[in-house]
Amino acid sequence: MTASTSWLSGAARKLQTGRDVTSLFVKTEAMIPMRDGVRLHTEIFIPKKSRVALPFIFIRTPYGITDDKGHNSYFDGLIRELVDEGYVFVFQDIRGRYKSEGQFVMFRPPRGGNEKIDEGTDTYDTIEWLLKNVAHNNGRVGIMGGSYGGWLAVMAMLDPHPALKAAAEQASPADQFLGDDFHHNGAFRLSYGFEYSSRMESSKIQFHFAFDISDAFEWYLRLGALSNVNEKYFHANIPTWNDFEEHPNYDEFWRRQAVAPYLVKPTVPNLNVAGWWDQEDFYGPIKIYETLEKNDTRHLNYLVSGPWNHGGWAHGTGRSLGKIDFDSDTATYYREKVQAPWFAYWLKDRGPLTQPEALAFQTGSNKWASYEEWPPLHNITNPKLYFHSGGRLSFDPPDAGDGEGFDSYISDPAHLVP
Ligand code: PG9
Repeated sequence: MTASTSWLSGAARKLQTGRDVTSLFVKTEAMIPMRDGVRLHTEIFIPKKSRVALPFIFIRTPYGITDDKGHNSYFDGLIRELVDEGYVFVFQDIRGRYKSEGQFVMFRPPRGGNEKIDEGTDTYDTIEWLLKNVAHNNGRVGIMGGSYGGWLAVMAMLDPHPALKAAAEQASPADQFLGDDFHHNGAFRLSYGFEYSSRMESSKIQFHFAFDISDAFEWYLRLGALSNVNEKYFHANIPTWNDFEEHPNYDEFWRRQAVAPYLVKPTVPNLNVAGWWDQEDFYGPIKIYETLEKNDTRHLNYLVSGPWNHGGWAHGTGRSLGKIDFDSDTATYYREKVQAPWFAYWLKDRGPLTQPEALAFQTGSNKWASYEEWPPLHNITNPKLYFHSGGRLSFDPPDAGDGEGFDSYISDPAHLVP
């Protein structure tokens, strides 16, 4: 098994519904010109039945609009509960990916100096085009997306088009050295970095490195030194891998990619979405919320966190994770009771807005709880958890002197799990 997962990678996600809602829409494709002449491949789904002017829900992605089988899997999960409300859905391959023109740059930093374009300007130019070219729109746009798509939503908010009226940034990375995909607390994530960079930069579409043995851990052990990657496999052709090699420390390269310095204050209403067990990007949405919150004088910045792994709210019911049952369908709840009212409020004036400052799922009691601030400072206790022998955790301290106070195991890289 290989280690990297990524946002809604179609084949890996089971279809969640038998209802093919795409037949409810007229689909058109456009190559939308950007300010530098590069054209971006865009699919636009307009509801067949609507008689009123509708807002747009806009999703940008580096992973291809459709999955490996040519199916748009967003309709099976992330936006499923938005379909009946009535929106024009717009999907776009970002610059250099799939059917879009131009050059893909991993986490292209916001432009500075003489640069003409970035992901923010591409979003801006697309919105401008949509407003002029799609009939019966109500002049409002909501942007959403997860992970890389969440980061794209953050880029859209930096210098937003005036028609951008709402966002839901979901699991956006905020700092690839300190906390998100490529490093966790500065520790390089070897298998993730190897597989993701080759997957994104070997061709315009997703590429899957062909491991010659099925045990990936064994494969990485045999690989040996990091320098063997370029010597044996990549031959300096994967720019992001070269960056890993050239920037092993938290230097200017990583600082320029981190989003916090660009987030001066909230510009549009934004729902930050995080999963407690997100193995890739938990750091990001929390950091983005915290940074924007410092200057949120207009109350535009909100947080939701649930019992999910990476993207766990965007598909399925979220009733359980592995063997842990949460007593309710937490992902459906998010999509139906949080995300749908969020966009209906900002894009369709359907209110009032019931979203609290922070909504968090408490695991254990298995309840959603609302907070007026995050992290919560009032009415909370801060209990300690203690290790016990036999691999147990408890809120009770171990009894000193009864031999229970410690446990031990041998750390052996050749046999990872004791
Ligand atoms: N976590 C993935 C990712 C985002 C940004 C950079 C690299 C990887 C993703 O699921 O999109």
